Amino acid sequence: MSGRNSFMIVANRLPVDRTVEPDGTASWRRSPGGLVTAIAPVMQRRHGAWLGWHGAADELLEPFDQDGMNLIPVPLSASEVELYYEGFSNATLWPLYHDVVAPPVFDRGMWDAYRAVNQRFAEAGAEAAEEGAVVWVQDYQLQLVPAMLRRLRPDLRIGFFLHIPFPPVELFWRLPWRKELVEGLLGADLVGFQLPGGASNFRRLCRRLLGLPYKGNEIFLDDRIVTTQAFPISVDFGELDRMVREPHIMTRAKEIRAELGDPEHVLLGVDRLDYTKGIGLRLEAFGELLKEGRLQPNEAVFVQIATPSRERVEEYRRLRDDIELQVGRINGEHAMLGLQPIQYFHQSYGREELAALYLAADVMVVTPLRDGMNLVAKEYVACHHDLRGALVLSEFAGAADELRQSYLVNPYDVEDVKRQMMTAMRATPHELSRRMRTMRRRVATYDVDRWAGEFLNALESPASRSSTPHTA
Ligand code: ADQ
Repeated sequence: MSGRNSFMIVANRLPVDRTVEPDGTASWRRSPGGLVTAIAPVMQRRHGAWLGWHGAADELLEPFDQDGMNLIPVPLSASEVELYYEGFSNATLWPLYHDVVAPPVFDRGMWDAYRAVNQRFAEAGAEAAEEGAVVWVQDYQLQLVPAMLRRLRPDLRIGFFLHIPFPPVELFWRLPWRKELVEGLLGADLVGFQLPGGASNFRRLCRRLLGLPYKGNEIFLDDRIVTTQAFPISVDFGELDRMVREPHIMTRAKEIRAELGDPEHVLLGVDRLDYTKGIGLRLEAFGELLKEGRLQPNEAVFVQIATPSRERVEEYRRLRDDIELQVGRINGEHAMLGLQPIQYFHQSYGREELAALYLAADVMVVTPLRDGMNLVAKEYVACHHDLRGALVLSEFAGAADELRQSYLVNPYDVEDVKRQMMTAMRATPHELSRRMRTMRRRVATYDVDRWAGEFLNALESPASRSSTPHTA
């Protein structure tokens, strides 16, 4: 039986958050974030549906409409949240795909839950899609869905996009369920990655693991072709650019600097509190610059904003303690009365406050040990129409491929991070504007609309619909 939707997104989470008013009435609010903004217009044009978990365990909800989108909640039990989401997704796949910067957990119970939940998503998708519909599956939590969905509904056009890096063969090889996962992804017609390197890792893996031939971007299965391609995700440049030109945001940016004591340099870090983001190492670098006297405590303030994230996963709890200890130690050694060199916030912020912070910062410090793309780096660039501001960026962030005019660093080399932070702080306005102008041109051209548009074009183009068997 087929449903009524011709275009569908399948993602771990629905693009809405539930808010409860003081009087107890609940309502849904669209979650902030690029993916929703990019996809919402397409959804509205095509009467699309979005399938995903609504965020509360052990609760069954009927489909509902919000902002012209048909939302179809997929339920998860409390134990599935623990085993499928916190477990296999975030304690196994997340560290494995990020260069094993933390040890991945290999647990059969977690795998079973991952498979069962993926099957549920596939069944819900199969039921909701109309004949020949286009279905776009998102991210590492749902890598088995493409094949499961194709088995149920061979008529569908299925795309998959991975938001995190796809690891080299040698790392992926460790996974006890490596074959099932790869076969899961191969159920898609188009598998998208952030970078060409991820796509080529995947193709090589398919050849080595399954003996599948490939040529260029195409992997040849017995009866069809799977296209693999890079689509670097981006931000809504126009929206951010407009926002920071608003007088109240400009005023707020000035206020922020004043509240920080009007230091000569404001450095900023904005991340989910995640061990891949390299928060500790950048604070270490800043602390050493103070210790060595290369920076005076009244000269620079480092604002680190760390959004609470995955707090029930052990590794994340430990990270929070470590960072807070480190902030305390550095501030303890270098603070003066009324002056803390590191301002640390374990909080989430609204889009406008975040934009004002970006605008207020002289140096944005983005030092992940590995990151699929890193939208924060691009958001910072989009917020600097004044052409002021420097970006210190890890070579291990996907964004480094495009933002070549940033101050690139190897985050494993503290001396390099220190050197580039100092170079960024000492750069002339002319040098900064030269770099910022080029980076802005790139982000303005390749914005999030273009990302979604290019992916969907590739998914629906006649060329990628060919299914001629081929031997390479
Ligand atoms: P994330 O790992 O979450 O995304 P990132 O790309 O930086 O990393 O996106 C974070 C988003 O959260 C940004 O839009 C940022 O503005 C917002 N944010 C961060 N801290 C915040 C705070 N305190 N308050 C409010 N908002 C905050 C994953 C991958 C990335 C990839 C994206 C998109 O890990 O590599 O770029 O998906 O594909």
